[in-house]
Amino acid sequence: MGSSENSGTAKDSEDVDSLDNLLWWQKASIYQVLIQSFQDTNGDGKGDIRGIMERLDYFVALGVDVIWISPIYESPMCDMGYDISDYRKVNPIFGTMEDMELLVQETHNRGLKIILDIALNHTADTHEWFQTSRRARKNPRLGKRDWYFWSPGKLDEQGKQVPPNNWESTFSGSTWEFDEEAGEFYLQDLHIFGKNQPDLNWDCEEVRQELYSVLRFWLDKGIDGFRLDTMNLVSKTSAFPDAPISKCGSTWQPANYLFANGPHIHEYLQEMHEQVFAHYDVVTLAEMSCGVTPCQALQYTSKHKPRPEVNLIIQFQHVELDCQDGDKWMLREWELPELKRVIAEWQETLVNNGGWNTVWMENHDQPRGISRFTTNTPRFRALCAKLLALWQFTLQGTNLIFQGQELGMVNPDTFSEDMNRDIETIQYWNEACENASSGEADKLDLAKKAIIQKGRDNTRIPFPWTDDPHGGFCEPTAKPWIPAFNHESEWCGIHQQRCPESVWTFYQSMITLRKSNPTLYHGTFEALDLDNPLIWAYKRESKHACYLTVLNFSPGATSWSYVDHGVDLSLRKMLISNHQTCEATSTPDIILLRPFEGRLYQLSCNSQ
Ligand code: TEU
Ligand code: CA
Repeated sequence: MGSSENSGTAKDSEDVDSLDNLLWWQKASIYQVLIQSFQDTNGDGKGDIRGIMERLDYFVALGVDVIWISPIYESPMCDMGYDISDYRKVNPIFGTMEDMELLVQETHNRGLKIILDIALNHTADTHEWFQTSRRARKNPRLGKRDWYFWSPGKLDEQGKQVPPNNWESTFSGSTWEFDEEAGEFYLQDLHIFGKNQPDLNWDCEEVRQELYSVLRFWLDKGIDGFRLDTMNLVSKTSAFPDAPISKCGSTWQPANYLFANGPHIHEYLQEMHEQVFAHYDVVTLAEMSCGVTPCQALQYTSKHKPRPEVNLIIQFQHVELDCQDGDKWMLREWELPELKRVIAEWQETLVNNGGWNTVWMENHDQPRGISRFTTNTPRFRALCAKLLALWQFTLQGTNLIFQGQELGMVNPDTFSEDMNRDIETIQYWNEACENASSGEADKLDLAKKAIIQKGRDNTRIPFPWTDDPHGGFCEPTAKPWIPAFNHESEWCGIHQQRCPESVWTFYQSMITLRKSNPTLYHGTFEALDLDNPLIWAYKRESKHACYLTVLNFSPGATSWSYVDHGVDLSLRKMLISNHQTCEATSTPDIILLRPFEGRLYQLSCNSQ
């Protein structure tokens, strides 16, 4: 925990009056719960709604404000519930509608808010809408004919029916799938997530109205908003043109930009806001995949827009640095200044133009931040976890924490074929094995390495509550749906909650510290020394206060000459550091930092 190196007169905390101008979701720390891996209460090895209910006091103790629950709707569960077969029913694996209603009530009783995760871009193919739509292709009287994208395709030179265009799915092959019953192809842009996720046709007014009514159904139960899955994909180019050839020799061509941020996207989001969200005090957190720039983000979120769209977006640029040409499995080495530049561009563009950032580093689709941005070396684990917390909680915007992040969880760093659960990983691995049998054996090792580093199962393993078998996630005799990671007991939740030096306690301190220093929510962002490959330093400032974050992202001791970067440390107070003892390490113009050391200073404010 932070030690004091108080050599100045800066105020302990800011004037909290400025908090009054911020909305609740701007000040919130949002905690993402992947229900299936959080807490099992009925011995089936899958987390459930009652499990979340049992742990509500845990969120209060940590200090978060909002819990975001992964999809709980009826689903065949090919893609962790992002394949929804009935939006108005609760998946019996997780519990009942009564359980959900009680969860909302109990969450509110504790002063917490609750948001649900929902996929409106696609449904499961077992959804009644899709079943009707496919039959209606031949029998229009059934209705819902155009609720999905259907196409007879075209005939190739041999007279064979082929997809209507050359769009490549993220996995491989076409984005179009032939449906026997309809006798036509249907579109599913995020093919990689399973052939059972056909895209809804938002150009059809009835589809939009039906989805809005689904949203109202849940909002009327008192929930506080939604995380909207792949929301920038809902407007497609209507003509389905071929994508330009960028992959020579391949029939199927990357076409991401033709699915994303389409021609009617702003119109639809504005309509959804006006017809649904404007009538409730709720937050909309829209996931925007397949590429969105800071300028586009402003179009979606700016408070200066006459017709609002969504409150927050989840963007991916900072987690795409380790991909070659956008391919998540093609690993790419990256340098710290690249990451610093991406973050700086988002921070500056949004805060200077009436936008609002969302800050995150891991989720149910991404590997653990420690393993990705720092190192998996065990002796640095706690330091790195705290360094990243210092980083995330001193940036501008609303913070998202993924379950287990506050325990400093790392990627398990192992591969075993029978441990793969995620459909994306399984499909990728199967393809790699097929290629290996046709003579590309070395590629199999690369595939293994890529899965270890990037596979979605990395963060989907059970939450380690205690040092009991399966980490207390389920009964010792139960079989978790995915094996728990065997780790030493000092890392489990219960132990960390009792330990003042733990990663958990550090997260708790950072969350509290942010609340009493509101400039950290809304202040401007100024990047310092962007080219420095080891140190990440930036200033956060408002008319009330000024802060300096200095982070050593390297495993060696290093120094930073702040004077060269125009920083005045003469009146300063160190608010928190990830090192327990503070050495007399700073000379008049240099800060010396130990391996992975990070500090947050409050500086004297120019205007004070
Ligand atoms: O993800 C959409 C998305 O494009 C990425 O986050 C994606 O999961 C990642 O690049 C794959 O490695 C959302 C959900 O978060 C994800 O879990 C679903 O599988 C997907 O939509 C489909 O609904
Ligand atoms: Ca269960």
